[in-house]
Amino acid sequence: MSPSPLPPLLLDGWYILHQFFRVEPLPDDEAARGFADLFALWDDMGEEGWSGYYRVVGGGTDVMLIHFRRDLEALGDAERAVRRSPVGEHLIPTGDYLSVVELGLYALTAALLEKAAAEGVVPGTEAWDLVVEEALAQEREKRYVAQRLQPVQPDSMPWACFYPMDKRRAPGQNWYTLPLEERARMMAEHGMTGRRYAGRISQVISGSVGFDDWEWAVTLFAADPLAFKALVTEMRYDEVSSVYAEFGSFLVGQRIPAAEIASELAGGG
Ligand code: 76R
Repeated sequence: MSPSPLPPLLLDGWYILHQFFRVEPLPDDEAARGFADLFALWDDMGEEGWSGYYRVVGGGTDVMLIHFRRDLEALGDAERAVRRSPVGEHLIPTGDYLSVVELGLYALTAALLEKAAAEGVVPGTEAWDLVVEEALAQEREKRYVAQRLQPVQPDSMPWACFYPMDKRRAPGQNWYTLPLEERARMMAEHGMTGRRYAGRISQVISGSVGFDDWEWAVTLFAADPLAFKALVTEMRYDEVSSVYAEFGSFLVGQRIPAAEIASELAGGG
């Protein structure tokens, strides 16, 4: 079988907007209560998504809001609701990031290609498209896949870590010219490292090609912020990160439960 230049098959889930703000002092507590009410509504909207409020430590900003929504229109609605709320005029934007939850299916893609080659099915043909369509439909039905496409933050993991990243396109270090089999091998190694953090870190990988300045956003949740440092350090030594990854700025914050947002804001953010 000849090496394949194909991208991995993938599934898209909820859209995500990360928003960053500096918080100016609020003139009254009523605005803070109104803002908290928004987040009480958005805490858990089932299949429609959720929003979280995070107190950021350092990073040149005060607050990170993360909105997960089923479609881009609803994400825009959340953005406008924040801006138009009485608190909105006291929130000074320091940045934002648009992406969509992405489940890359390297192992599945590699397996399908191997099977297709054995059966004489050629990628790019109608027969291949049918194989792909069926395989993706089957994946979506799996409960753990559905859960990863619509991720929620575990109550036991109040800390969040956000950063954007790219894969390199440099001479001799070009992720996008590697055969799929090679990329799948490195992603499997990456997955093994990640799995050792099961229970300590919950990760959300979202794709932002065509949406924002980097190729992916990484959002990690943990009970102990040191778990972020440990996992990211360990992954730096995986070939896929050590040779092919570029990273943007990191931001770490702590989820403020909806019921505590009013006093958090009244206290000066
Ligand atoms: O099936 C498998 O074995 C691998 C599943 C898997 C994929 C496809 C996986 C597992 N990730 C995948 C894709 Mn990941 N991930 C990151 C980062 O800081 C760094 O060095 C990188 C940032 C972290 C911390 C992380 C964590 N992952 C991706 C992709 C898309 C690549 C592409 O399509 O080319 C990126 C950019 C990326 C980056 N990853 C895991 C984790 C963890 C903790 C796991 C194990 C999760 C689990 O098994 O529950």
